Amino acid sequence: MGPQVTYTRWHSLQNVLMDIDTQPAERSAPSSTTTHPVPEPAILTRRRFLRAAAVTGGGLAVIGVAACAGPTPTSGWLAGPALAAGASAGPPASPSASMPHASAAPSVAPSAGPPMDHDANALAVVERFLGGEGAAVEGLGNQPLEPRLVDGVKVFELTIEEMDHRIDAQKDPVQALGFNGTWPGPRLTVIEGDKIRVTFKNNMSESTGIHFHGQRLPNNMDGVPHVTQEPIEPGASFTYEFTARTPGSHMYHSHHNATDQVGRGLLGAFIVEPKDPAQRYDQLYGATQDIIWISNDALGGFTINGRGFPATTPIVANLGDKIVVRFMNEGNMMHPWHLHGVPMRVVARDGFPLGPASFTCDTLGVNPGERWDVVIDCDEPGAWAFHCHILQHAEGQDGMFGMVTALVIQDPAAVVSSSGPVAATSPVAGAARAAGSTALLCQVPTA
Ligand SMILES: [Cu+2]
Repeated sequence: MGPQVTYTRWHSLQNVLMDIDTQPAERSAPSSTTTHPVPEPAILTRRRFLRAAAVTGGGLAVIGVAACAGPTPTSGWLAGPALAAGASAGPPASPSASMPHASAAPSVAPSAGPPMDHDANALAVVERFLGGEGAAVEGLGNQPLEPRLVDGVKVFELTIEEMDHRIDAQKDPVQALGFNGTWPGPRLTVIEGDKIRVTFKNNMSESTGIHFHGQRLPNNMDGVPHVTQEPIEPGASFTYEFTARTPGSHMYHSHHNATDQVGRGLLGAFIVEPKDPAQRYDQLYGATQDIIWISNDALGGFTINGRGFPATTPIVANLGDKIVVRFMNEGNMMHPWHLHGVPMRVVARDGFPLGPASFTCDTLGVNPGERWDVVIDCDEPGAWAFHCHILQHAEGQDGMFGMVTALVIQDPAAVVSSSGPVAATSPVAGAARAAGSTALLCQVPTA
């Protein structure tokens, strides 16, 4: 078997929050920098936010400052333009919508609609993220599937299902498709040179075909209905059998009615680890996490691994960790992934190591069908936003949505060595404060 993904250093943000909630001090005195009286309900609300903001530190600085300034009745956000219905939620839920990009653009024209509190809405969605919505929503995809070993062949058995799927905890479930009932389907990991047999049982009411994207295959295993095989009819199965020749980050997905079927979730990661263990990311780069990141932009809007912010999964690492993210784009448009705080070293494209051509960047455009592997050196503590930089895919007048998550780099030593109320609430907050976060200095009341 290939190296197992190491999850031991993962910590759920939920647990971080629970840790904070158990802190003994419930501080009440407002910061000396607060210049306006705040009604008690606002203080309570703000206090809850402070605990949350402390977790993410500088990454939420802008939001923190906004909360610090308090409500301003003359704010354009309060009196200003209301969104067109559904505008902030990204593209329409229907995969048949042909222009999700355009439809997601927020309206900027004044509207006679009800006034909107931008800060409150933006804060509410961040609080949902910090509250661990991603872990709370059922049906998380991308889980490793162990093969059976049959006469030296690694055998995987999958079903193709019509299913209800939640993009987040609040939107109505969407009528999606999944391998083994999840979107993305199970993560299949094999080793270069392995003999592979993957059987798909089609439980849908329509035909399909499955393509192993990025693999060099015998032609009749290429998974294109009417070109290399007959469609897999409802109720039927098809077995793909081949030797994994092409190491790296690859995918498996529908190649039949694909705009609809892939757009609704028929996609998954197929990882072929190099035969030489020294070339695998845990040994080559000392990676402590190996993260699959499959983007899509049809059903349910702009998604990462089948979820939209605030139900996306945060990445939590310790200071000094090196982590790998494998971007895979199963959508219909390019997404430039931008990481705050620390750069990304791009080490492979479409499974092919870049070698001396590897490069460093903070924004990486990933076109449909491409896979890019990056190594992130977690050497800067804080909560760093990690999002698509087509802004219509990430943030609107109701705050962040869609293709957004955060890389939280914790400094465990800060908990032990720091003192004071901010550091006491969170190592990340302590690190952010040490780095000069004015949001936290303002926001966190002193004891
Ligand atoms: Cu995007």
